[in-house]
Amino acid sequence: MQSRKLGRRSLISGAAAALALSACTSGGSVPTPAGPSSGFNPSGLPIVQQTTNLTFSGQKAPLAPDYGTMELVKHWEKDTNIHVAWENLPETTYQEKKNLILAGGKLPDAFFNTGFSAGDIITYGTNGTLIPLEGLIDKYAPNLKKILEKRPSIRATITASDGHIYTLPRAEELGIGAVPFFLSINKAWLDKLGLPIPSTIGEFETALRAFKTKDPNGNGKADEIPFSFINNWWCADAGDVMAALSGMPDNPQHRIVREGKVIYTAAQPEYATAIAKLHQWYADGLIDQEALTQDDKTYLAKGKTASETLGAYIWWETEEVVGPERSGDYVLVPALTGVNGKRIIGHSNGADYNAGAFAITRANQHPEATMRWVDRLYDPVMSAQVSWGPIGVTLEKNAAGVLVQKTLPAGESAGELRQKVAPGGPSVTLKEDFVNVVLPEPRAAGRVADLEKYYLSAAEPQYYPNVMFTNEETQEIARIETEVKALVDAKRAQWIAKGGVSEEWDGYVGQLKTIGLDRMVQIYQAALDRFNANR
Ligand SMILES: [Ca+2]
Repeated sequence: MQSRKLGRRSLISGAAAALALSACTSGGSVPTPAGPSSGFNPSGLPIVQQTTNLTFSGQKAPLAPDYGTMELVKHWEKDTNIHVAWENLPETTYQEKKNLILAGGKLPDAFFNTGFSAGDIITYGTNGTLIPLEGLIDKYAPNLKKILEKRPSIRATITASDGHIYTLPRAEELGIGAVPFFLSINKAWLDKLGLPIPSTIGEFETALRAFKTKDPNGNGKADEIPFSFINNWWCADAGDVMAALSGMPDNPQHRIVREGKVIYTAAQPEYATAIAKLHQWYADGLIDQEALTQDDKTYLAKGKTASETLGAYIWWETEEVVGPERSGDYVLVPALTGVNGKRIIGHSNGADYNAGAFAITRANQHPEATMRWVDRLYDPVMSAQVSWGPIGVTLEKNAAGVLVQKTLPAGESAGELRQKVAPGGPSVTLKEDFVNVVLPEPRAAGRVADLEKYYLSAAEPQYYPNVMFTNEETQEIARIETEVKALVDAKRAQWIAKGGVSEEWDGYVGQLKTIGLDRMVQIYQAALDRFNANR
């Protein structure tokens, strides 16, 4: 396909090029006049009678080739008769150029993997750069329409603050990140010390004290680190231990939702209680003295020291911290019964649904055809291939006819291969699709099983979803939250290490209110209420 570099505009202005293209792809069928009238078929394939050129911008994985060379993308062109000139860029380059592309004179026809923030979506939606999609979805996107009917929360996720839909969703409804803070403990040490796997926060503390004082690694040195974590790290924070210490979980956003109400955790009395207790542990040497300052590299090295020194730690996946040989010594600690007699842990914010997978611009002369093109990607079998790669390359059917990951050639990494063969982007795999259409990858399936076994029954039922803010809200939150978070995070680390939370608490809460905490929570609440109203 030599015409890949042909821009859409040059095609429209030069009918000859379109005729040549049409002739070469449709096996010499009778040429018909080109231009915006492309011979659009409202149903069936191809989508257009005459080969139609579209230009897509957006971001792609670092190892991804020109999308036009991907097997899956070639199939799409063959099926639809729509040729896409891909101007997508590696993520970092794209993020630098995104606003130039959006504000520049030469808009692409669509964005695939838009990388737009909620602010971008509302800005470029209300100024007309991106067109509203709800009417097109209704008429030309039966797959997506069905999904939005089944999952009103996906519709709410993609509905902008002005009520329009400017971008399409991406969703993998596996709930894999519902609880990011998996707590592991050294079972070999517990056995040696005659202690049970902790089921209460009291038993957990007892274990940490024994790790500290009883030389469980048997080298005669007090080199054990009873408990390590990374303060405010998305998958290594002690927010769930804080829940057991106080009755309220925390997370790096310090934002939870209970009974529909947004709660800023770091201004609640429970938070002060938990921090005071963590300081006591820190002062007693139960907490890693680097927990408040270390990065992930330092942290991950701690599990692999020559002699085993790590007692308990928090991380997404046990094995990543301690390595495969040592991981057998460690077990997951179930959600602990806390000081109030309840098992409570946090549910991460955000979750499985995202907006911004696809957008159509005002420059697009074929919005109907474009919507039909992208709707094909929301067929569950196609969505699986968008996410994990083509059938026959990375996926194959098992005896039950369900897609599973193919065994990879030795030395090939699944993650790297996927970047090369799976475009990612607009796709939805619902919970039932993970049973009937495509099985989760083994590691993901393992994580989901652990979540169900250890954590989900104790997880907070509500969380803060991916909502759409107005422009004003975005700006106001950015202004207030930057300052709030700077104070909160500095104080959190300081109080755990040096104490003083109860003495300083009232002044601190007053300072947060002066900065605008109440207004910030009010905005988060308004956006959440709007989200819930759209469901
Ligand atoms: Ca020791």
